[in-house]
Amino acid sequence: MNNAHISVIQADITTLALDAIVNAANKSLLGGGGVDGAIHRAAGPELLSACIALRGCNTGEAKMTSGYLLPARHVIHTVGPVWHGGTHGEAELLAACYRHSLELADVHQIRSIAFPCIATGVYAYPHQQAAQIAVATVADIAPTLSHVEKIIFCCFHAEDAALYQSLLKTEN
Ligand code: AR6
Repeated sequence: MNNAHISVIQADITTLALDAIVNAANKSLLGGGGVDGAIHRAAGPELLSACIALRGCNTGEAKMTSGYLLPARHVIHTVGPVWHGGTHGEAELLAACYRHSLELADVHQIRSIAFPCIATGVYAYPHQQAAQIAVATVADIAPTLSHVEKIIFCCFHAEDAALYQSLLKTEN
């Protein structure tokens, strides 16, 4: 057990040299737009071959590959819920993405990891609600992890970064 440090940055997640970055993928794991597209472009074609071998991923679950040409050593692929108004288990599924990604990272002795704002782009999850779930879930699980020391919320947009900053202040 350790006390992982949780922080927020505004950045392109594909530029981060960490043990792992998290990808907001879809169930096929075969790539797409948004952060998924950016990660596949930066990692190169070997990432797609590795993802094909994983044979998909359920919503709320997580699977890991190497980072190939990325500065990050590994990619943890998770599948967020498509927003259908909030009454279709979206909150539980989004929390499961963060929980399963961190548990998988810990099993692989990953020490540093960054998350994008899962499901808030193409999948249309409201940003404020998604950020609340992300911060609460990560803060809840962090103390139970043995190896993960550094958890970063990597926001692409300044508005998201501000949201996370204010939520982390209330959490501490
Ligand atoms: N670095 C960090 N964050 C980013 C980057 C980047 N380079 N690019 C976008 N974001 P989205 P989803 C942010 O749409 O909603 C894909 O097609 C973006 O601002 O990437 O989970 C998949 O294949 C937003 O806050 O993922 C799926 O089909 C966040 O990443 C589907 O989209 C997530 O937006 C998944 O949708």
